[in-house]
Amino acid sequence: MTDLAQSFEISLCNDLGMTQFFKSVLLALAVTVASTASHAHGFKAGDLKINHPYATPSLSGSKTGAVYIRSIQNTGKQADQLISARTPVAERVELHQMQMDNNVMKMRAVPAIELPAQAELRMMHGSADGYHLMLINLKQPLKDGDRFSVWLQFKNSGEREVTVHVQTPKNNAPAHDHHH
Ligand SMILES: [Cu+2]
Repeated sequence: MTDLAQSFEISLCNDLGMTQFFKSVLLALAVTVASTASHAHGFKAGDLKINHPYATPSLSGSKTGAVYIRSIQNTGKQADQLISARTPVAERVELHQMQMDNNVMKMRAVPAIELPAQAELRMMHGSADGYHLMLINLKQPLKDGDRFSVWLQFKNSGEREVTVHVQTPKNNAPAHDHHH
């Protein structure tokens, strides 16, 4: 097995034409992967895959906004936590969890969002006990089609800049309002 692998490697190295061919194949693959990634709108931080961060347009006159993430997948063997976030479009960002309280949907700030090992956390809008990032004191309204940066701070995987797409939800989930 090893001999075969070695001789294969050597013949590749010696054959310049073949090497060029493989290089162009690899380049084509890299371009395909890069363009697929930009369509999927995902980001990586260590073992974390951050899939499609998005925000709903802010309500007129409202100084708060909400950022959601389709999913954060922890492919690693170690648990991680999302511990804070910041963005240039708001004074500060809080981690919020939705909760039913006497039939009223409320949200509360939480110190961290758990990301268990080998698990996927969904942070979609409209889920009854879901998480979101609350943007406090927006410096500008969030309009459909806007994009802005958010820096996510993870306990183990460090800080990662992601691009948030502002979009009107496709389903008719109730508008995100702030009840504190
Ligand atoms: Cu909130």
